Amino acid sequence: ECGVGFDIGNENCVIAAVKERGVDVLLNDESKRETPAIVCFGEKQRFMGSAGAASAMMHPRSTVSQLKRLIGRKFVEPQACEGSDGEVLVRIKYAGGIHTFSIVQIIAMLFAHLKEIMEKNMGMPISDCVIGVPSYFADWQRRAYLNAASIAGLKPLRLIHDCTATALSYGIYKSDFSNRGPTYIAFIDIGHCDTQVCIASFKSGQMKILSHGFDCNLGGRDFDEILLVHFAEEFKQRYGMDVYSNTKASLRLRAACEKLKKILSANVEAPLNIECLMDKKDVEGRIKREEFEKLVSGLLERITAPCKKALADARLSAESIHSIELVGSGSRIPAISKMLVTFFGREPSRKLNASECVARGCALQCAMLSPAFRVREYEDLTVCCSQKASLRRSSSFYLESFYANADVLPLDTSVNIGSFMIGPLKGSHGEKTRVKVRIQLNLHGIVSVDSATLAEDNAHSSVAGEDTGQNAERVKSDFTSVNDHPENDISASLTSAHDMGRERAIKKHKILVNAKIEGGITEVDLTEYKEKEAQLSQQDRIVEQTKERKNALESHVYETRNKLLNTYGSFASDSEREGISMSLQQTQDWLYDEGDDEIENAYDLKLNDLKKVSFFCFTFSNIVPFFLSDDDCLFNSL
Ligand code: ATP
Ligand code: K
Ligand code: MG
Repeated sequence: ECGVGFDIGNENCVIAAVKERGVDVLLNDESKRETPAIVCFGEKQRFMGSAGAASAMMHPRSTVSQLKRLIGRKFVEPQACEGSDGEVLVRIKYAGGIHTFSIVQIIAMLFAHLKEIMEKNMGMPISDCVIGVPSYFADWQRRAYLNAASIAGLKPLRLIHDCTATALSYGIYKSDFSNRGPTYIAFIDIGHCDTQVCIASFKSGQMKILSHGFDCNLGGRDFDEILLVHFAEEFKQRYGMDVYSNTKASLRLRAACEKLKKILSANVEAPLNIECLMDKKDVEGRIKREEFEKLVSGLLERITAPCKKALADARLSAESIHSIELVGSGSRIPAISKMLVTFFGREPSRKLNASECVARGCALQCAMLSPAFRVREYEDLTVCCSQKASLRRSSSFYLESFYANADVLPLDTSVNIGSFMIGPLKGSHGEKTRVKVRIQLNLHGIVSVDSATLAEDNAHSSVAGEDTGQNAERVKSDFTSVNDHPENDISASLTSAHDMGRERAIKKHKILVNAKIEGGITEVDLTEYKEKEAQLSQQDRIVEQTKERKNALESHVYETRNKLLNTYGSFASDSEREGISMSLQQTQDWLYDEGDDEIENAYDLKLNDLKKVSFFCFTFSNIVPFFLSDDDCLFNSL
């Protein structure tokens, strides 16, 4: 048992795991702590994470990045098309054909890659985990994440808000909160594509999320974009080149601008040099931090909006906030801190690890939710909430759920979340009977009707709400507002254990609940996606293994030839040496020709053949073992 957490960033993903001695960030195949959120489709296989980033420039038209942003968009450049239900599909040339994937499938590919890294580190298969999501994710986006996780073989115990995870990793090890009242902390996370703010209240051993604010279109990439526009304009004037007309050139310039932005965080001036950007021309430019800050002043200004909203919803003034914790790597721009000093009247603090706190919080939450794991006693007062409704009905009816705060929904999201058909009401005998339903905003922030019961004894029942006689019941509850901090009203609407006990005295009949949720994928799709993913990952594995076999054969050729020239040469007769040399040469020629692109087995067969021919060498090598070091290989002597 262990606690594993994933921070899915638009630029970087981080995996953390709770181990015996605390929380560790897991390293990827390149020994990096951050894994790029990129899926790239090569000629024969997919490249994901770091490998995806490395291949992106080679396959710009079949690379998908900023995956999280894609959930919630109806159209994606340049390879996207629209599927049924307005779902975004990504069309990609890959493995000799045109493939069409839904965004859920693409996200599943990233999840599967991260799972693989995690399992390699942990040395065992693990599916339980906690995944971070932006607080502005709507119901259907959360469902999309759960589906993607399921395709990847992951089982999220909770989709936790990024900022809630950060707050958890802040509060859980901290014991010096004042006894005189709650400590209010503002967490500001500026990532690559979004800005999220939350205000949490802490007491020793306890935390509660009070409010959220966000701008889902404000992050590091917007700063890059401004630099891109600036330099594209400059290069047009100076070199007469239109960078935008060339995909590769604009990608390279964008990457250079991001690098430039990072240099400006530590220096007052930074250069930009790109060799052979386009039309065989090298370009150079430079910019002062001061000038950059002027260019981005509009973006800086926008950061205050989600801060204002979070403060207002928490009913707190900027002065009552004890500390402002600035996280997310996008916040490393010095001008952001300066602007926040003006807004909050104090210096933001950077106590948390800006790029790892979300993943660490997710891992902690996972450990807290696994029964087998012992985490220190910590009370998170902001878990899930439910609301009960009691209605008088004589036949089947349905409940509809809506977002309470429609104006902050992602583009094209219907205000209607879905409906829940409740019935038939067996045992009501055509008469009005009391039906109790429990509507829940579960741990993932997804709305569900998790139970409906018909009470046989309804003589003393209290009826909530007017019976309109209509079958459609509009349950407009505050907590269905996913965007407007579902965690806010929790303590008020939690069902108390006392209530539950009293109800048990009455005989109850369970009523069928049939949920019909807007959008989303069907069970059939899900099964199909799982099969497709298994097939693709099998294909990737075969390609990887084949590469390994080919490498093994290639290096055997070099090594044997080397040994023949050096260490073993004197043990073989001239004709034996010639025979082996010839087989080596033939194999090498084959490798460069028809053997360049063969199946795994073909390389193994060749290797076996070679080993038979040079058997004598290996026999001798047993007699003179001290010659048998790989260091003997001097490739340059060939
Ligand atoms: P999101 O939270 O939007 O999904 P993310 O979690 O992947 O994205 P982060 O890894 O927190 O985002 O931040 C990435 C952003 O931080 C990028 O825009 C990157 O250019 C920027 N960044 C990284 N280092 C620096 C730096 N030293 N100075 C300025 N910006 C930086
Ligand atoms: K991140
Ligand atoms: Mg982030």
